[in-house]
Amino acid sequence: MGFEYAPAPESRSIVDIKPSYGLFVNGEFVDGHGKSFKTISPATEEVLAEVAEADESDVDAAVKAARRAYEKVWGPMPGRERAKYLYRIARIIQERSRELAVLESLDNGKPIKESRDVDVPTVAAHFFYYAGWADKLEYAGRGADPRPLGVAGQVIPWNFPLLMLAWKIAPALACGNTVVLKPAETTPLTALLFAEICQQADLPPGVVNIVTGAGATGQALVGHAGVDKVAFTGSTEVGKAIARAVAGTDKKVTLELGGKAANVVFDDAPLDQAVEGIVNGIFFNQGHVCCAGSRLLVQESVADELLAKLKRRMSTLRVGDPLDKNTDIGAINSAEQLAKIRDLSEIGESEGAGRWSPACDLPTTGFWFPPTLFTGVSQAHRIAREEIFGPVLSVLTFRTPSEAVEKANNTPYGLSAGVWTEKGSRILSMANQLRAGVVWANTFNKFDPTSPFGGFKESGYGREGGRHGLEAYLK
Ligand code: TAP
Repeated sequence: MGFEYAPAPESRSIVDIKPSYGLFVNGEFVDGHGKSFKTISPATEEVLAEVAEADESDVDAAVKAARRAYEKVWGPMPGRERAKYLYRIARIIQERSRELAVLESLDNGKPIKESRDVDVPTVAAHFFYYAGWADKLEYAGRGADPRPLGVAGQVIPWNFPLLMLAWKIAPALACGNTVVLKPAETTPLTALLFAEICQQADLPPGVVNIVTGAGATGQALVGHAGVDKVAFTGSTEVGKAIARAVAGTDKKVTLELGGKAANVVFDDAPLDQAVEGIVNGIFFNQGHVCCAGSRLLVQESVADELLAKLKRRMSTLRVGDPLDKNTDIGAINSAEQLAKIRDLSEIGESEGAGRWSPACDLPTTGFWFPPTLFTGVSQAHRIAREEIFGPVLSVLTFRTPSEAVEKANNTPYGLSAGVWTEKGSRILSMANQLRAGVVWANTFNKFDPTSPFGGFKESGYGREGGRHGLEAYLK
C-alpha cells in the first residue's frame, strides 16, 4: 500500500546567501585574481552565488598567511588553548546547524534529513572529538612530544562538503598545523560559511584559509613549495596525479580515493534488515559516497526473495526536493555527474545486464536520476568494476563464502565492505579476508569520529578519524 505525503519543505529563510563571495585568507574575505564562477542549486539550476576563483598568487598569499600563523601563533600555542578554539567551533556548528544543513542541501542537492541528521551532527562530533585530543597528543602513539607538520594543503570533493572539511581541518588544527583548504567547485558555500564561523570563534587569522576554485586552484595548492602536508579526498585519477606531483618532495601525503564496495548478504541474514542496509548503502546521498555498497553480492539461494523485497522497498523511496523533509533521494550534484551516471547505466544495459527502476516522477528542471538496480551482472561488466558514484546498484550472486570473498576482492579498490549474516564467526572470518579499510557487519555507512577510515589499493593511503587520524598531521 502506498502513502501520499504532503509536502514538508524546510524553510530556506534561515540562510542568508550573499550574491558574491571572496576568498578567506588571513582571517578576512578578499577578492580573488582568477575569473569568478557561479555555484548553482542542482535541484533547480538556480544560481545561488558568484564565487571568487583563487589563482596561483591567491594560493600563495593563503599559504603565506598559514605559514605566519603556524610559526607565530598556532604552532607555539599550548594544546589546551588550541582545544578551546576547537570546542568553540564545535559548539557554534551545533548552534548554527540548521543554517549549515539548509545551505548544504541547497548547494549540494542532498536531502535535508541527511544533512540535518547525519552530515552536520557528524561534523560537530569531529570537532568535539579532536578538540579532546589537542592537549593529549603525547598519547597519540607518536612519541612523548609529537610536533605538527606545518602548513597543510587540503583538497576535498563535493559529495560531503562540510563533513570532508571537518575530517581534514579538525585533526590538522588539533595537532597544531594551519590549513589552506580548497572546496570542490560545485559546493563552495558551506566552506565559506565555516570561514565565518572561524571569525565568530575568534580563531587567529591565518589558521584556516579557504581558497575556492576549480582543479587548477587545487593543483596550485598541492604543488606550492610552502605546503608541508597534502591531504586529498577525491577521485583515484586526480589522486594519482597528486601523488606524481609531490613525488620527490618532502611533503607528507594522505589520499582518500574512490571505491566499489561489496555488500555481501548470506542466506542466514535477516533479509528485511539487510534490505534497509542495502538501500542505505547505495541510495544514501544519491550514491555519491566513496564507500557506497555499489555491488550487492547475494547468496544464490535467497537472491529471488531478497530482490523481491528490495524492489518493494525501492518503490517507496521518494525522489525530489532536497529541502522537503520527506525526501529520501535528492538531486545529482551536477550535470557532468548525471551524464556519467547515465553513460555507465547505458553501458550496463548494452553489456546485457537487466535494468530496473521503480516508477517515479522526476522533476523537470535540475539533475535527477531514479534509484536503479541491475541484475544479471557479471564481474566483467563495467558497472561491476567502475565507480558510478550515483544511485545505481549492481547485483551479483554467489554460492559459497569463498566465492563471495573472491568476488568482493576482485576490484582495484578497497575502501569498504558489508557483511550480512547472523553468525558472528562468519562476520569475523569475512572481515579478515575482505581487503577493505572498513567492514561493516549487519549495518552499512556508519561514521564515527573515533573510528579510522581509509583504503587499500587504489582507494588510497592514510587514515582519517580516530587516533590514527592524528598520525597524518604529526611528525
Ligand atoms: P575529483 O575530481 O578528484 O575532485 C576532488 C577535488 O580535487 C575537487 O576539489 C577538485 O576540484 C580538485 N581537483 C581536480 N583536479 C585537481 C588537480 N589536478 N590537482 C588538485 N586538485 C584537483 O573528485 P570529485 O569528482 O570531486 O569526487 C568524487 C570522487 O571522490 C569519487 O571518486 C569518490 O569516490 C571520491 N571520494 C572519496 C572519498 C574517500 S574518503 N575515499 C570521499 C569522498 C569522495 P573541482 O571541484 O574543481 O573539480
